[in-house]
Amino acid sequence: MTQPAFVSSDEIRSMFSAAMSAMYRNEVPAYGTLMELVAKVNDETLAIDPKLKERLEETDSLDRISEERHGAIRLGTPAELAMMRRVFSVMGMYPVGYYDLSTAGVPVHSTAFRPVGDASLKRNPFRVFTSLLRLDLIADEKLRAEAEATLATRQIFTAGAVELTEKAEKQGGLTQTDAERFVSKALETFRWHDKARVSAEMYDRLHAAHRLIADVVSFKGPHINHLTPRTLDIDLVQARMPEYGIAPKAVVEGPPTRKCAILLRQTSFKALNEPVLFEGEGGEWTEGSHTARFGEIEQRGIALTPKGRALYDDLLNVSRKIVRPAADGSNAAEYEKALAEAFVPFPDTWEAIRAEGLGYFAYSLTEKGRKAKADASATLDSLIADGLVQFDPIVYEDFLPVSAAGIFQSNLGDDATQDFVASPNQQRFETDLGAKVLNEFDHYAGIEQASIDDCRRALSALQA
Ligand code: OOG
Ligand code: NI
Repeated sequence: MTQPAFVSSDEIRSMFSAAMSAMYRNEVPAYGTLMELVAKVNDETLAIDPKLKERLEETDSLDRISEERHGAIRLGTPAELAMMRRVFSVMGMYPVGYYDLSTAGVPVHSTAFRPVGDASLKRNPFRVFTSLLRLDLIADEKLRAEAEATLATRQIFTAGAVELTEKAEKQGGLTQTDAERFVSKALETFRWHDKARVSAEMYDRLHAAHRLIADVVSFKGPHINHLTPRTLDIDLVQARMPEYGIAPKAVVEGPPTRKCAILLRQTSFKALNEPVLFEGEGGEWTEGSHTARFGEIEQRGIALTPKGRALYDDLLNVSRKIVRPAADGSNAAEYEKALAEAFVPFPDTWEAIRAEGLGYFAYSLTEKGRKAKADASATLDSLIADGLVQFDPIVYEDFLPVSAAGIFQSNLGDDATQDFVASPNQQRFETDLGAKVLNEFDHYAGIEQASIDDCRRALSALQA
């Protein structure tokens, strides 16, 4: 008997990302508006920069951009995190990186589930920033116990999603019919529910401890809290948001505006105040409200090596010692100026970034290189100098903890800043996850090395 063919995990991820986008567009119409604005700005940017368009086409990255987005969820228990890892794994998404946000006054630690490997990233780079609530950081023991008890009785996955995840694990994949069912069943976990699972009184106490605790504990599931399209010009989108009736947060997080984009720049619009229903003791429903869901856009630049990343972290620190962005935006211009000045030492040409070993690049043969009988054992630098090999920046696929903290903060409200003792606990996170998180640098280095090996192989073949 022949085995039925399985759909690739890349295909399941693409289906899921499209389904999630359609659902969120329905739930939060401003997300649809933002998508339109981003698409328009991306078209304009490509029209005035044919060189960029050509490089994106040549590196097989143009198609992915309009499809590209990330989302974020916040989970309540280790069991939820462990199951989420298995669900994402069916879609070819694996935990990369560990982010400790306790230092920024947010009681969570996080990872990003995303595809790894060049081919999968090119097919569809959909990622989900996934946080786990840290009740251990909540001082009030009684409240902590109540929150734990509430979380213990919820089931955020549908029976169908669990069953199909197990089936995929056992069989090593899913058929087209099962994959479609899996997508629709798994999507349910991310849906918004306006009926709270706790009373209004408990919601208020959770909220008083930290808004984020109320967001995680009060609801039936970890509603997707934002979905972020990728733009090629974030400054232009930020400037045009008001024309589209959207009020952006005061400053763009991440590096300043540059010719050669590095890492990640992000901006968002504030969370909506949405109606919620709370059940009273007599079974009657009373109306309240909750702010959780917001919109965000991002511009992605080159992935930095550990050396480049250390320089980025240093320069960001320097600028923040001069001016810290105020939540109300009152010092936005000063902040931007300090940031731009602090980043002067970071080279702003691809040649210099490469020469100083600050970023990861994908290498390929030029037109000339494809025809030449070059010495395949020549150094990379000489092959480049001879115009036989060219290099393109490898896109940063991950997140930045300081930026993530800024995004969390701007959506928790200006009064939400709280101090927790910094307490990264990657080991605990990995125990809860049931796996180790992958190291982002290893993956970029691997993609870079594979591109160099490909060039050498092609040159040797030409020589033969
Ligand atoms: C996640 C915030 C982090 C980003 O893009 O840095 C994030 C959250 O609010 O749950 O999504
Ligand atoms: Ni985000």
